[in-house]
Amino acid sequence: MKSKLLLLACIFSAMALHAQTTYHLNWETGFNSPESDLTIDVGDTVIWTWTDDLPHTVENDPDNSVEPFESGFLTGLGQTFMHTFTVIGVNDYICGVHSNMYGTITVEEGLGVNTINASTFNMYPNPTSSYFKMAFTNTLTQGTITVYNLLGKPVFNQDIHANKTLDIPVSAWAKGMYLVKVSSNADTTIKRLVIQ
Ligand SMILES: [Cu+2]
Repeated sequence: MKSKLLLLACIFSAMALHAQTTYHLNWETGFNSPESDLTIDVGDTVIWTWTDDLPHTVENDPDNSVEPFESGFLTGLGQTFMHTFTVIGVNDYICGVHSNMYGTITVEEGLGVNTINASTFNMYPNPTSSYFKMAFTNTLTQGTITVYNLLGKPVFNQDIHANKTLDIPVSAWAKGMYLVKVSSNADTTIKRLVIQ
């Protein structure tokens, strides 16, 4: 147990040096909570990508947000708007064109836990309640995935291979934050997973 806690302490301090994550959200007519909701850490960036051909905005709801952001009108598939959140608190946001487009970005102080090497794997959806998918890039030939709870206890362990997608069921796991660690030949990547 002691060595596991020590490992976790090392992970936390290593991560503090890389404390920024970029999140991606689709943005199209009818897109709203919970698909449009995220809980992120201060300093994290959200990129919205227009996934239909209609004009939309991303803008904070001035009555229910702690910091301003506003894309202006953008029209067309693939348009993007990016915002880096710097204030702790809750931000409701809307599309200024469509009343059925809205969401909430919750910004937390965070634990300084983030991606070391974002290129190794993608993990989604996150937050999740039923399962999450891990898609490994072709730079990863083989390795091991281990998921730790915040007490440093491994709750999942499996060998992985390149170009493979893994579905991991989590509905039996306690709600909260986990660390997903992928160790491959050369490096270790850790991402934060939230079960809600
Ligand atoms: Cu819209």
